[in-house]
Amino acid sequence: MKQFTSVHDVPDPEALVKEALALKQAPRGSLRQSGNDATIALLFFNPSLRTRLSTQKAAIELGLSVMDYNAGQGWQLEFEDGAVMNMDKAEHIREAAAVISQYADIIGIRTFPGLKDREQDYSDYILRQFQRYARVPVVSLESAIRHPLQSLADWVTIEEYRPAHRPKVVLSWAPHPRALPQAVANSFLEWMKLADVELVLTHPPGYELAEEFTRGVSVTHDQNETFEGADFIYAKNWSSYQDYGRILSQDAAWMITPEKMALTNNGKFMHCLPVRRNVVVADAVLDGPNSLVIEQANNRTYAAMAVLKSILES
Ligand code: AN0
Ligand code: CP
Repeated sequence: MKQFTSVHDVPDPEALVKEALALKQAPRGSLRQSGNDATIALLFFNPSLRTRLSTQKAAIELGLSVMDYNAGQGWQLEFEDGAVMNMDKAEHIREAAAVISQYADIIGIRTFPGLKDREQDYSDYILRQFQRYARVPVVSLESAIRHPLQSLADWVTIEEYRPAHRPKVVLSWAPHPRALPQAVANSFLEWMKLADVELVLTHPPGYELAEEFTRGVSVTHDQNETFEGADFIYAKNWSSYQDYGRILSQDAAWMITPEKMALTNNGKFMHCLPVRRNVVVADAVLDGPNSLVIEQANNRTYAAMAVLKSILES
């Protein structure tokens, strides 16, 4: 694998899921030679707990050296080609990406969308400019429109808890007080479409996701109906794609409650975290026996290991 910015970079996504599951079984410390003295630089333009630590953990387990940089607090970068840099931007992406490529063999980048300019966000502008000017493989640590490391870990988790029948997997919008990206939801759909599951999307009117991600996915506005017979409920908030970046509803009726989970087929609850308790999901669901959120976060390490190992091997 040459890079990891979406599922489209992965030659065989299902094989990568299996590889992550196998890596989870590997004795600790047994893969420390895989890194071959390579170095990974992790650049964060935005906050992170899981991605930051699980990717570091994965790198450590593979024997990679890690450099971690709060890019949001570094020199302000200019991404526009041909810019006259007489304002606040101190350094151009052309130099920054070329320089970091001399220090690191792989570059990971977290960059959230601005949620103002849809066209720019959906061109994945910052990630793509990094890729354009970097001379080493780039790994998305969540970009403006996708979070592939999360989706890979989600698929791994669904495989671990897969029932004997073909599972029904529901991605449900849930309320949140802040305007959040569509990245986790977009990516989840993109990956789950390739898995052997029945995939259903439910959200209030106005929260339709971009067609490139929802094509072929069944969508309804009736949350309760979709929960019937579901094996996995994946909750996530996102702001509007149509009315770009806006919060159209904070309807508490969409919160995931024990009453709603009771409609499912003893369904498991999933969320990428961080989660707002009693806004997105009720305590009783999150703390209940069917909540997979902690194991999901654990699987981030094995997902990252599978991705880094595959890049190192090519
Ligand atoms: C981010 C998001 O929704 O994309 C990160 C999730 C992994 N969530 C928040 O900012 C709360
Ligand atoms: N799920 C996830 O990516 O969490 P962080 O934002 O903490 O990295």
